[in-house]
Amino acid sequence: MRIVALAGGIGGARFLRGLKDVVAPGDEITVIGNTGDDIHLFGLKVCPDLDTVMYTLGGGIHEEQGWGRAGESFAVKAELAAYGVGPSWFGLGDKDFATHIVRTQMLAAGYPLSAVTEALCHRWQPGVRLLPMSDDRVETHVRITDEQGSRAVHFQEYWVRLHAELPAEAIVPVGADTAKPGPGVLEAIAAADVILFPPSNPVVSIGTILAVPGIRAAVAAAPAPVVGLSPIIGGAPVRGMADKVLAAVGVEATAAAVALHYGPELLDGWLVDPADADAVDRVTAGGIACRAVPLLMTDPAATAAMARAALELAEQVR
Ligand code: GDP
Ligand code: FO1
Ligand code: CA
Repeated sequence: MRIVALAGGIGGARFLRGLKDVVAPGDEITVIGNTGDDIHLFGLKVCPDLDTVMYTLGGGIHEEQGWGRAGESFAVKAELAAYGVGPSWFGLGDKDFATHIVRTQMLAAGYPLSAVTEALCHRWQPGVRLLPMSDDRVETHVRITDEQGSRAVHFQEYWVRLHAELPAEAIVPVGADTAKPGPGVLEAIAAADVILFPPSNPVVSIGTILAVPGIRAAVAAAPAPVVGLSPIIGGAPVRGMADKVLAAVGVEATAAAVALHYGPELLDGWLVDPADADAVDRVTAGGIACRAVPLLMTDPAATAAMARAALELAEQVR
């Protein structure tokens, strides 16, 4: 079976670990990764969501934090700060720096991001085919109003420096309108037996992937059933700022509203947590098959059960 998943960072990566636990030997998982979180810092290209998937599935992730490497040290960051070179608000560890150095060196040598990602994965062996959504530069920006007036900041600045405390007035995936899907992306979607939307951020992770021209249409046209899992439980994100970025696109932060935001053109099935059992009728009425199953990725067994439920729903709606 060929499974394709669109994924952001932590929510996507943790779900994929559960998915890997339940697929049969010989099944192939292709992950289309969000690159809208990417940022250039200290002359280096940083790809947080691709790295989170690669480190999580490859056994290098800082488990509690959910991003970055386990057992990090921060000597380079401290040395940069001693030179007065910032930004100081973004925490790049020494081990993580090596990844960004290799990536930037290969990009400078002319390799596309897809080839670089494949090379980095050669070390980490994530057990999935990890495809950047695009080889072209896309960077999500967030419009805010602060004492400097109305302006756009990079998504990482909004989230990491400003802690998503100000309302997000608009989300702009800069560059997405002219980006092309990465090599193999459209082909994987068209050839999939199942397409999954993990419980990733619907706006700045999956929404950004779908904003690359051609990807949304490919998912809508794919013969495979498309099943998603709600990142919203009990009217709030499990972690992160999905409520803030959903507000920016006029969608309430509920499990039902997120499903209807994707819509029946994209989704055939949707899983909500039992805490949102009242969403089932609303989503079903919207033309999307819906079931309530526990959706907290508290441990590997619970996460595997979620993946199994998603694959079962895909069979039912096929
Ligand atoms: P990010 O790029 O690191 O923000 O990760 P993703 O976009 O892949 O996933 C972020 C989303 O994962 C957030 O909106 C969270 O609410 C959701 N999430 C995190 N942990 C869980 C969980 O245990 N269960 C569910 N259902 N969603 C989760
Ligand atoms: N998140 C933070 O909250 N603070 C950080 O300093 C930080 C650094 C960082 C470095 C590399 C990386 O791959 C991820 C990093 N993250 C950090 C996570 C990242 O900002 C976000 O969680 C995701 O981009 C949101 O999807
Ligand atoms: Ca992300």
